[in-house]
Amino acid sequence: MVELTGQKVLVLGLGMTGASAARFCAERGARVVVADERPDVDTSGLPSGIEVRAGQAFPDPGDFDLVIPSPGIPHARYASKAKRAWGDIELAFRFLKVPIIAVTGTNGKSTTVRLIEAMLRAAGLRARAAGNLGEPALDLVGQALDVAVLEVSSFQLEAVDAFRPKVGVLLNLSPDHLDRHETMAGYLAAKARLFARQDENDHAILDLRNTRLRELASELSAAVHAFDGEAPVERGASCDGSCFVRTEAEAILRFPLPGGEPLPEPLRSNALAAWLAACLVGADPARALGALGDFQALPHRLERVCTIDDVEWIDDSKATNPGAAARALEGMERSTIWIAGGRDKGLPFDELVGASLGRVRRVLLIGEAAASLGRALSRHATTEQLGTLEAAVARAAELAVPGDAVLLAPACASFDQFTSFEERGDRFTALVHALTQEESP
Ligand code: UMA
Repeated sequence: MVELTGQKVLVLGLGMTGASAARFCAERGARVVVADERPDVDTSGLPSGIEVRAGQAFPDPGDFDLVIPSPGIPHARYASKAKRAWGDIELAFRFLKVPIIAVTGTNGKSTTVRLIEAMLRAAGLRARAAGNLGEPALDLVGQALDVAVLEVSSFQLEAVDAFRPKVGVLLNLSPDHLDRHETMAGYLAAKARLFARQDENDHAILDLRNTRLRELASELSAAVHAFDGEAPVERGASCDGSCFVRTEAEAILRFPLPGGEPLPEPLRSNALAAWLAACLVGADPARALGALGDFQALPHRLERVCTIDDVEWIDDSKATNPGAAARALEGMERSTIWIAGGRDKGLPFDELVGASLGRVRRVLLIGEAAASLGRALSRHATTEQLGTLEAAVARAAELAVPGDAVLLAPACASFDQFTSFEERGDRFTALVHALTQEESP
């Protein structure tokens, strides 16, 4: 806990995080200034008494007792001058009185966090998820909870200090956000802050098949647990057909999945990590697994839009980096027409060639990255430049034959043609539904 009364607090950025942090500190008696470089900020949700400085340079962080940066503000912009800089995750940690499960990774964070929340609830624990998935972490403070479940991004982890989750989960690591972190080492260093304050009473869950994460695991103070959807693990969670298996010390315990059907990847890996995390804070393993029976995949994540004339249309607009698109392609069971492209984040496209192209019979390229993706892929697959999502969907409808799938998995950000990955996915869904209407007499 920290005393905010009378403290001079500077909140940088007035988006979702900044608004929540400003409200939180003002309600606790702090003198709050919120600064945003954009002139047209929305101040409607702020209580009176908060000073807003919009459309101008940030004030000197050194003039304040505490600086609370929004995740979108790079560390270098405040860290050297601020007396104390804590992001909303750090602040939430200092005020929450319950164990925290925190999840990070390049892909699958939101799904895993929602799975943990559902599993804990299925086991009778009061749990709520928040953080990078779009509900500010500070909203959890003061709620009647047994466990807080936080999705934390590498941006948010740049601004933690004493943050110490009871269970930290690092799902996977592949190139992303290198415009901010510059190198993979920098990106991993930010992610690794999740575990920095843990001790031997805490738990770290990582994908130990990844060399970088295995190296990191060997340096951690917390008890390390693995998860693996393919092979047994020494300590942690694995999968054996339609059972999840928990391996701990000498004990190997098997639990049947609801419905008795094996889970497809990447849901299987996410569910294993989630289940392990839930068990480590005391959830009954069998009851926790019950949550998988009615778990709904989140929108725009390998979401099946519909099947038209035995052509399956799949929206994976959330695949905003090459690693996520590669996982989607590897999971395809049908011959696939793949729609890719968007804003180039300057990430290597290496992961997209090789095994992941096995079922791809045509690549339809859109957006700013179409040319660079075309150069990377054209020796390995047949590519076509379409420009827009509208043109790509129309072309996919021409090319597809019964038994095919059409997959939107852009491997790129959406911001060249859309405001968000959600808008891009919604547009895709609308275009696909319009095809059914064109078909009907
Ligand atoms: N701003 C400046 N100067 C800057 C940068 C930003 O003044 O140099 C201002 C902007 O004008 C804007 C405000 O800061 O008004 C926005 O702050 P922000 O970008 O941190 O956005 P928030 O609305 O606070 O949302 C953040 C996360 N955004 C980012 O990490 C970029 C949201 O994750 C998160 O859901 C939210 O906090 C709640 O925790 C989004 C995201 O894209 C979804 N995350 C990345 C990802 O998942 O890959 C990390």
